[in-house]
Amino acid sequence: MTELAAVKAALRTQAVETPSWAYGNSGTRFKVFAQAGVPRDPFEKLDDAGKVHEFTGVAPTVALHIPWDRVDDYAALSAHAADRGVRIGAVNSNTFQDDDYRLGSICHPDAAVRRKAVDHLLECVGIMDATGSRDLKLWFADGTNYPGQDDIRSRQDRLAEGLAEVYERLGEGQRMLLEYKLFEPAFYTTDVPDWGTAYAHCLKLGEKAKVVVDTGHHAPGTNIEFIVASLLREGKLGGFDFNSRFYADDDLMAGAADPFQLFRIMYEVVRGGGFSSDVAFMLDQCHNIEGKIPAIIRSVMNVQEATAKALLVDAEALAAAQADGDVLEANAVLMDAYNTDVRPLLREVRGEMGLDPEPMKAYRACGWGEKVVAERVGGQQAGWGA
Ligand code: AOS
Ligand code: ZN
Ligand code: ZN
Repeated sequence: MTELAAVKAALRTQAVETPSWAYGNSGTRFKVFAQAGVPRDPFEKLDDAGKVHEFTGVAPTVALHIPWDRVDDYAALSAHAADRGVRIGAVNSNTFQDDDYRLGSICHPDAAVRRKAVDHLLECVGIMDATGSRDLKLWFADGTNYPGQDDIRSRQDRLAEGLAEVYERLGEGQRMLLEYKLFEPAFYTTDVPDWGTAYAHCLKLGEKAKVVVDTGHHAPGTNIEFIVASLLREGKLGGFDFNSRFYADDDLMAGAADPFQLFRIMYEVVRGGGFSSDVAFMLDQCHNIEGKIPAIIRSVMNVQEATAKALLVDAEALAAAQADGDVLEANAVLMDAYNTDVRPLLREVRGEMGLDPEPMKAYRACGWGEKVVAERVGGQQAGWGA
């Protein structure tokens, strides 16, 4: 297979998981700008996700968030997903909204609250059984706001104990993906603040536990690709929550703030063999001021472009330049790939997949945005960017 053919083949097999919550109204703690026609239930979220996959061809799975996507019949939800050409992906737990979780959930000083949190995680694993999901995605808002509020070590012990119980529950082929976040909503300590903490817990838990790198969860200037390379090298990179940030966990469209960083991350994924293995490429973003479906399509396209550039890196020339200590040549090899306009290549790949080469234009022309507004809100005008 020629190199270009291999790149195209890889781009055809790429899968970017879209988050159910990105289709619904969400925003910042200051304001949620509600948009007309957003899904009213998880079934309609899958309808919209089906459109993203229909036009991009590389978004076949949809992450759920429990309880936001709790339904009576998960088999029916899975069947509905299949009707829309998609499948249910990761199940995201939520131990950050209940009043009981004011001082934390799985790390809470009160055993009864910890029990409630672990029971919720066990419920999520039960849902995975029903939907056939592989991944349980865990992000804990747990932490403290003031020195002395709670004991840092004891919170780690509680975390380890709760995770171990859930880990034991995992079935055949199921995984636990532990996501870290530097801060927010806790501001003094976060109980899983960085990749080292997440990695240490996953190492202790076992093979099925891996780390999720959310690209918005680091201090400014963090070399995220170094973390990716290190976790891949240890076989502990479970996946990504892709989004963009300018300042903090901004949850903007993936690739919109720093496409060069996204390219460097994807290069380390390709270099580390993560592209063909079990690394989950998930989006985790919210669309407060822009149309949701088009923003998700744009995000998928941005991930594709970064991936295509990473796949075009001349690995042989780069290795040779690195071995020679030829700093400028090695940098030039990487920059050549980054500076390649891969949109024609992606248009070709989409054409070969039987898709419109321009998914964004095709989506906007299909009238789905207008249709769902008419159906879901009865005649209101379609919102901006529908
Ligand atoms: C929170 O900041 C984390 O990124 C979570 O992955 C996610 O945003 C939250 O669980 C909502 O899905
Ligand atoms: Zn995330
Ligand atoms: Zn986040």
